[in-house]
Order: sequence, then C-alpha cells, then structure tokens
Amino acid sequence: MSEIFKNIPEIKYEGPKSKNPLAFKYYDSEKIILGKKMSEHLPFAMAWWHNLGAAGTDMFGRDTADKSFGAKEKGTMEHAKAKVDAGFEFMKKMGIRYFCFHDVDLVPEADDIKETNRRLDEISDYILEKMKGTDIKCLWGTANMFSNPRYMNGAGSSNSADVFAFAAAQIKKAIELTVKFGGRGYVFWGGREGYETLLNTDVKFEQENIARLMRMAVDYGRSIGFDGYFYIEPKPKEPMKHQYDFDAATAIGFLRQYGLDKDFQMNIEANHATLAGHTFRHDLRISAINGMLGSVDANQGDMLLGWDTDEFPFDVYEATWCMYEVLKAGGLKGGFNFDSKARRPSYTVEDMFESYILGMDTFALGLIKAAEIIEDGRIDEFVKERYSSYRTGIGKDIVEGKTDLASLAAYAEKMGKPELPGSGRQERLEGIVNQIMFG
Ligand code: XLS
Ligand code: CA
Ligand code: CA
Repeated sequence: MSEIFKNIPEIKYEGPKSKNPLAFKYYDSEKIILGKKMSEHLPFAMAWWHNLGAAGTDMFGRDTADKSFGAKEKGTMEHAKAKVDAGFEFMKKMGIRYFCFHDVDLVPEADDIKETNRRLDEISDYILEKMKGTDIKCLWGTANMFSNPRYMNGAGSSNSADVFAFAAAQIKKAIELTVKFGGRGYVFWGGREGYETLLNTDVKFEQENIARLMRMAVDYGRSIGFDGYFYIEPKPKEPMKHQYDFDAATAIGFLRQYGLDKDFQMNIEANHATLAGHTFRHDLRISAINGMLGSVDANQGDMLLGWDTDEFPFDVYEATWCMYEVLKAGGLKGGFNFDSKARRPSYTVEDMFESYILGMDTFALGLIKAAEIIEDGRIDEFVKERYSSYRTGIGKDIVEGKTDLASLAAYAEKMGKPELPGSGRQERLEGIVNQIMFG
C-alpha cells in the first residue's frame, strides 16, 4: 500500500522552542509526570468521523477538504478501505494509539441491514489486519442512531417499536465490532433521545424504553465477553430541542434509577458541558465524585455560539482543569478522544495533522500545569483548611451523625452568633493559578 500523506513525516517532539509546525512542542510521550509517562496519562484517540469523514460541509456550503484519500468514488467500499489506510497512516505518524468509531463511519450504509453488516464484517477484518503489528487499539465504538431519517424521533425513545428494534440490531453489531477490536468502551450518545415538544411526548415511557435498550446492550455485551464500560455521553440539546442525557448529574440519576450504574460511566465532552450551562470542569467533577468519570471527548466550543462547534482544544486553562480533575480521579480507564474537527477553511492535509498537534500539545500542557498545581499544594491545602471546622467539635459530631436538629438548636442557643465563615480567597487562588501557569 502506498503512502497517502507523502509530505508529512512522523511527528516528533521538538520542545517549546521549535518553530516547526509539524512537531510537538509539549507532548513528549516518554516524559514522566507524577510517576507516569505522558502517553499513559493521555491515551489519545482519533475520531473516525471527523478526521476521516468530515470534509467541511455545513448548513450553507459543501465540502472544502478532499477526503477521498485516493479512492475513485466516495461512499464506496473502496473509499471505506482508503479511509482505513489513511487512518492508520495518520495514527502511526502522530503516535496516536486509539481510535473511536460509529458503525456508519466505517462503511456506507446499505438499504438492507444484512448487507450493511456484511460490509462491516469485511471492513473490520481489514482493520484488524491493519492493527496487527501496531500498538493501535480501539478506545470505543458506537452505533450512529441519529443520522438516518428513521431516527427522527430517537432510537430507544422512538414512538415506533420497529425503529427501536432496528436500533437494537445496530447496537448488537456495533458491540460485536467493539469486541472484535478489543475496545475499551461502548458509547451511547443520545443525539435524538429527547423531544421537540412535550405536546406529543410521553417522557416517562420514552425514558423507560431507553433504559430497556441499554439493559439489553449490557446483557448482550457481557454475554459476548465485553468487559469494558458502557458510557453515556451527556449533551443537553442539538439536534433535539431537549436531550434526556442533559448533563452528567442527569445521566447519573437516570442510570441509578434504572440500575445501570455499575456498567456505565460518563464520557464527558467539553463542548457539551458548556452547552448545558456548565464548565467542562463541572461535569468532570460531578462524574468523578460519583465514581463515574470514564472517558473524555476532548474539544472546545465557542462561548459566543450556542451550538456544538467541536473545535480542537486550544484553551490551556480548560485543559489544565480537565487534567486536574482527571489526575485527582486517579486517571481515566477510557481516554481522550478528539471529537474535534479542523475549521472549514483549514482544508489541507497539513491542517489535519496540525490540528491534532494543537490538541495533543494543549492537553500535554494541561497535564504539566495540573501536575504543578497539585505538587504546589497551596490550592488543595486551602480547600482542606476551609472545611476544618468539621474535623473537631460540633462539626465532627455533625459528620459522624451524632447530632439532630434539637441538639444543634441547643448548641446554637448557647453559641449566640456564629462568626463569619472565613474568606473564600478566590482572587488569591486565581493568582496562584496564574503564577503556576506562567511562572
Ligand atoms: C455529537 C457527539 C457524537 C458522539 C458519538 O455531538 O459528540 O459525536 O460523540 O456519537
Ligand atoms: Ca459534539
Ligand atoms: Ca462526542
């Protein structure tokens, strides 16, 4: 097989002083941070759909990039194979060890699911062959249950039982593919699992049905040896007006209600958290404190736009907070999937590589800075001290369950007036962060 990206060399670490656009400035896979290699802290993944599929079409205009990768016609099996060739060459040159996929990213969907599945068998054999002799693995797989018109009202939440059954068939196959590739996880992103109007929607029934579908997925996955996590990827809206997996807290509550919380974790995407009116860090923290921080879709949104822009991460503060939460949670069992796409005017092959270099360097910097914040210790110490009143006296009694309203009322009467709770010192803490970021 001939080289596709002929003008692109293997991307190497050259350090912060390098001016070479095709080199890492911060991502040094072998560098040890807090006792682990950078590459172990940061299992990066390539998103099949954006990197090998998205060519710039938006609501107002057609493709700007050529992603045929030498195939004569797009949407053919020849093209599907060319994408595999391009994807593996890309990952090897970038030093990326994981990929994520939807079923229909891999092959063109046929009218008949039997034919689609045959194509998936063919391409997955081809991918397996490519994986041999490399250290490239699958981070997670998923079924696309939002693009085809049959999913206009959702998949698990569809009013049509036939559509529900079709979704089940797609999930079955996508889990089989994930297992075939040795994938770490399986994602449910419920793009159309929500509603446009409550006037025509039985919310309770739809949510119960989504839970039924997820339960079947878990049972089937376990029966064929899938031992990874299932993930919910929360998003509040777009394409639906309201999406049931609104944010991490909502999704975790749902999983607990239906007894799915042992098999599922969260796949948190930066841009989705901000669409929900949270910071990226907020949803990471909520997942982590519930023991459900599984994987991350690494990208960033545009705060001036109200939709999902899937930009490559560039904001080092955000990446730092992400890595701070991830380090505090003890790392990810999943990884960092660049669910990101180069901007429409960035249509060249160089842009494909440079956008991943940007994302990887941003997260490498985030890792370095988050480790420095943790090692510096001032912020953690401040937070610990802030709650010190619960470690002795009445606070300790409260935490140990030795009080009730009557005993606390009696305590309050004796005390008279509590003192003010102490400065939050936000500005001091922000100053410490800047000192570490730029010191
Ligand atoms: C869309 C989602 C989607 C999921 C996988 O907003 O990010 O790409 O990650 O279906
Ligand atoms: Ca997205
Ligand atoms: Ca995503």
